[in-house]
Amino acid sequence: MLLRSLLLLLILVAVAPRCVADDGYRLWLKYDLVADAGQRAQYRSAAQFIARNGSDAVLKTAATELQRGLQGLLGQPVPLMAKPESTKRGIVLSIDPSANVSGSSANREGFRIASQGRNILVTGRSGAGVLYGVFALLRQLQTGQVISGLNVSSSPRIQYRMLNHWDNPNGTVERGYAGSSIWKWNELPQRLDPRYTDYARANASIGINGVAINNVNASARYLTPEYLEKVKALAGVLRPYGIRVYLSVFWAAPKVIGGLTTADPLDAQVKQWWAAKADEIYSQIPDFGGFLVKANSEGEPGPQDYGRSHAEGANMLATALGAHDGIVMWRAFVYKAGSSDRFKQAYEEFKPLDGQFSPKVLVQVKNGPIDFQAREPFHPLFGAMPKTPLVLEVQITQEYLGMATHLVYLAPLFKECLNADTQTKGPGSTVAKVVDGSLDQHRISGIAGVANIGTDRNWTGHPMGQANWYAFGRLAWDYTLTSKVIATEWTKMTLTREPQSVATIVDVMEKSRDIYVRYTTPLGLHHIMGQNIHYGPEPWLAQAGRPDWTAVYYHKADSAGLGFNRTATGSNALALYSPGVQQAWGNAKTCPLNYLLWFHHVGWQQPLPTGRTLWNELATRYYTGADSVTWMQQRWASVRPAVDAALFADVTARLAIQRREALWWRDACVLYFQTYSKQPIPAPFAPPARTLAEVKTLVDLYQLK
Ligand code: GCW
Repeated sequence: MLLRSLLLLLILVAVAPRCVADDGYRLWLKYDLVADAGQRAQYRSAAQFIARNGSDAVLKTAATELQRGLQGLLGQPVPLMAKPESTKRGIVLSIDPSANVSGSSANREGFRIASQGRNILVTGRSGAGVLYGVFALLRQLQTGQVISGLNVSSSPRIQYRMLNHWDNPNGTVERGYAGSSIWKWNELPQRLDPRYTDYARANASIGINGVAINNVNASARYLTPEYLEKVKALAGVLRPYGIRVYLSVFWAAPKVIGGLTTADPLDAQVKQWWAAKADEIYSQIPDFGGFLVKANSEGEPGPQDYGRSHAEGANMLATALGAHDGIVMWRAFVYKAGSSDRFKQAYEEFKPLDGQFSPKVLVQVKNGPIDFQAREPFHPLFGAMPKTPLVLEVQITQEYLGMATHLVYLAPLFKECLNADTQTKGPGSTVAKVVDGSLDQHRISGIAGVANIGTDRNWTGHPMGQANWYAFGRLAWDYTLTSKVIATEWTKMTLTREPQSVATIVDVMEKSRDIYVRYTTPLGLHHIMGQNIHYGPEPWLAQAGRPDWTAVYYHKADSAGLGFNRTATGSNALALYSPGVQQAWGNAKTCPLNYLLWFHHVGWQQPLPTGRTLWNELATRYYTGADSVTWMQQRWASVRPAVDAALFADVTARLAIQRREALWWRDACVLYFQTYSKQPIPAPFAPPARTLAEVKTLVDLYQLK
C-alpha cells in the first residue's frame, strides 16, 4: 500500500511541471522530457554515461550542464564517469587545444562533436569550447534531431561576444522594460542570487563570453573597493561559464573617487590612478575583461573636456591595463549639440582618428548613425576605419521598438546590418566582415548587445523578447545563420515542438519587424517617437532640449513633401559612404524605399516604384502595417493548443495592446502628415475616426510622459 502511494506520488511529481503554468523562467533551457518515446529511447541508448577528461572548471560546468539537460530530456539520471565505460555508449568530454575545428586556428572556443565507436565525443579547444559543444549537442536533442553519426564543428566568428547592461547601482535599468536590475548590490558579495547562475547558463548556451555589468552612463562607484568586492563575487559566478566581467567606467572617476583635481588623460597623476586601479581590479578579478567607455556623449565627461581626443583617452586606459589581458571598448555614440546633421557626427569625430588607437582598443559603433531606430542604414563608420577594430553595438532591449509590449523579433534587424555591404573594399565588404575583423585582418573583434533582461520572472517582460536575447547570441557566434533557423530553434526549445505551430510562430516572428516598421516609421522615417521615453508616436514634437531630440528635425515635413535631404543638395551625409552605396541610395527615384526618407525630401505627389504617390504609399503602409497586427493576433490564436496556456494568454494580451498602439501610431502619423500633404486617405482605407487633437492627448492618457 505504502509502495503504491509512493509510486503514485512519484508519478504526480513527474507530471506536475506540465500542469503548472510555464512562467518562462527556464528560457530555452527547459529540458522537458522528450515526448516521442522512440526518439527518447534512441537518445537514452546513446547517452548512458558522461565521461569528463580533465578537471578544468569550465569543463566541469560542461559536464554538469550535460547531466542536467539529459536528466530532464531523457527522464533519467546519466552518471558521470572518470573515463568511458567500454561496454556502454556515452558522451565523452575533453579539451584538445589543437582540436580540428572550423574557423581560425587562433580560436580557443571552437568545438567538434563527432561519433566515434560507441561514443559521442565533444572536444573543445578549451573548457569553454566543450561547454559550447555541450549546449550544441543538447540543442540537437531539444529540437528533435538525430544524434547518431554526428560530425560537426563550429567556432565563433567574433571573439568578444558581449552583453552590455545599462544597469544602475540603485537597481534601475536604463531603457530596461523587464523589471529591475538582476544585480542585487545590497546583497553582494555575501549573497549570490541563484539567478546569477541561471543567467550565466543562458548566456553560455548561446556563446556569450563577456558582460559589461553596468550602465555606460556609469557611476564611479563601481570602481570603489567596496563595489569591486561585489563585482568580484559576480565574476566568480560567471567564470565557470566562460564569461568575463567588464565594467563601464565613468571618465571623471579619478576626480570623483580618486581625489584628483583633473581627469585629463595626459596628466601623470591621472595615468597613475588608472594604472593603479587596473592593478587593483586584476588583483581581485584575474580574468577581468576590460573597460567600456561612453565619453563626451550626452553630457558624460570625457577627454575632450581637456582638449584631448577620443584616441588619447582610450589609449590612456589601454596603457593603464598594461600587461593585463584586457581591452578597452570606446563608444562612438557621440553627437555634439549644434551639429548640422546628427547623422554625421560620430563619423566626423572618429574617422580622422583611424590609426591612432592602441592595439588594445576597439571602437564600439551602433548599427546605425542615429540611435537604434526600427530601421537605419548601416553606420557609415563601418568600412571607414580600416585600421581600427570596430565592435558592432545593437540593442536587444526594445527602446524604440515597443519596449516589452510589441512583439518584434530582432534577428532580421541585426542581420540587415551585418549583411549590409559597405563596398569599401569592393563588393562583399559587409559590415559582418568589418566586425569579425576579416576585411582588414584585425586580431581582435567584438559585438555587443544592450541587454533586455531584468527581474521579471520571465527575464524579458515580453515572453517573445527572450528570442531576441537568444538570437543575439547565436548571431554573435555565427552571423551566417538565418533569422529563420534561429527563430525555429528558439521556438522549438521554448514554446512548442508541434510542427504547424512552430511554422506559424516562426512566420509571425520573421515578419514582425517589418510590420513594426510599417505602422511606426515606414519608408525611412525615423525618430518621430514620443519624447524621453521613446514610446508611441509624437511626430509633431518641435520643442526639446536640443533640435536633434525633436521629431521635426528628422522628418522635415512641409507643404512640398517629406524626408531628410542628406544628398549633396542637403546635409550630404550620403557622402560619408563609399561611391557604390552613394549610387544605390543617392537618387530618390531608385533609392530602396526602406531608406527613401532617410536620404531624400520627396514630394507628396511623387510617384514611387510601387505605382503609388509618396502620400498614398505612406498611408498604405501605416494602414496595412496596423492591420498586419490583426494578422499576427489571428496567427497567434491558432497556436493555442500547442503552447502553454499562461504564456498563450500573456502574448495574446500583449498583442491586443500592440494592435491598439499600432492604430495609435497609424492615426497619429497619417493625421499629422496629412496637415502637410493635404491629401485624402486613399481608398480602400477609411479615415481615422478620431481627430489629430484627440490623438495627441493619448500620450498623456497612457501616462507616458
Ligand atoms: O539610445 C540612447 C538612449 C540613452 C542611452 C544612449 C547611449 C545609455 O536613449 O538612454 O544611454 O542612447 O547609447 O549611450
